[in-house]
Amino acid sequence: MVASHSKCRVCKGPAVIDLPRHNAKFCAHHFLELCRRQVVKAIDGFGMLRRDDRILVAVSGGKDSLAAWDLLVELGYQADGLYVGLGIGDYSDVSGQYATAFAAERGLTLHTVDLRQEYGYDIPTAARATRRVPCSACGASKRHLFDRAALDGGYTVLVTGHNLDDEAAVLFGNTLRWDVPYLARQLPVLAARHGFPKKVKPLCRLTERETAAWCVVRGIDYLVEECPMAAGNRHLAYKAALNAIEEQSPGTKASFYLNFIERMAPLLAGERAEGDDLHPCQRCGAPTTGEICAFCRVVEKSAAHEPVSVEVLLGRKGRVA
Ligand code: Q46
Ligand code: ZN
Ligand code: ZN
Repeated sequence: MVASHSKCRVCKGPAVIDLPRHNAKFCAHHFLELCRRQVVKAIDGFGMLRRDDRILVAVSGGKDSLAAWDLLVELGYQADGLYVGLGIGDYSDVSGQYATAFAAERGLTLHTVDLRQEYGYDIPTAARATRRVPCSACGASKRHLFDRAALDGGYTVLVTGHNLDDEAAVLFGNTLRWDVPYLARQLPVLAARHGFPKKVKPLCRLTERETAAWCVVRGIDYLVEECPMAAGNRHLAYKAALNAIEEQSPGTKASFYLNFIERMAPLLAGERAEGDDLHPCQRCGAPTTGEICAFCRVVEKSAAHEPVSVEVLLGRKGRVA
């Protein structure tokens, strides 16, 4: 990742990574230390976790969720994982294998839920049946199943692997639209409320490149390929735009997001809906603003639809038709 003669800022040993936003290069040991420090700073600074928390990590088999799980266990937290089989062809099969291998090698507990086996549908079919972009049905399914598993399993907090790039991209999108309700809720910690578990994002101070490097240095195998359904996703365009700015001006991404959290989010506190209009879904009991929750609507439409493969859904263009 860096020229061989580069030296670590801390110990002057051979550097393995150059981090322009810190204006420094680091050896493997001090890079890992920097990552731990950033995660501890996020956990303590935002009041994310207590030592006696029972943590459930939403695991996808990609670098971020495996890095999050690894970091928490390394820092001494008690954390189990949950993997949801989304039925997105080879991508899901392989990502499930990475998640399972990670847990098995470390003796960690990984719960799994398979959409097709347990709910009679998969994400390509749901996308076709609901006539929406795949990420819409996928997001609703994952949110519901992770929330439910956390509550049913007696976990006190749900951890997701969202990194600084993810959070900055979402913030960029919300800002471009001046979507005040979303901006008001874009926090790295959401308290438990009205049938939702507490949710936290301990990697929110680490970039995508840093979580990938964490996995490489720690010898964690993860699925490198992106989900085939992400192509054309606005989120990716926002990330690319922010990366172009970051290239010119290192540190911009971190200051955009972290200064928002520190300076702007408190001003939006009054805009935060407290969920008073939520009531139990008539089918599953999960909190919802309508009669039937988004998940149950996806299940109902998709389970009645004949299965659609990811190849058929994406067509020859490799993008959602
Ligand atoms: S898995 Fe699902 Fe992502 Fe694929 S369909 Fe979209 S939301 S891109 S994290
Ligand atoms: Zn060093
Ligand atoms: Zn429901």
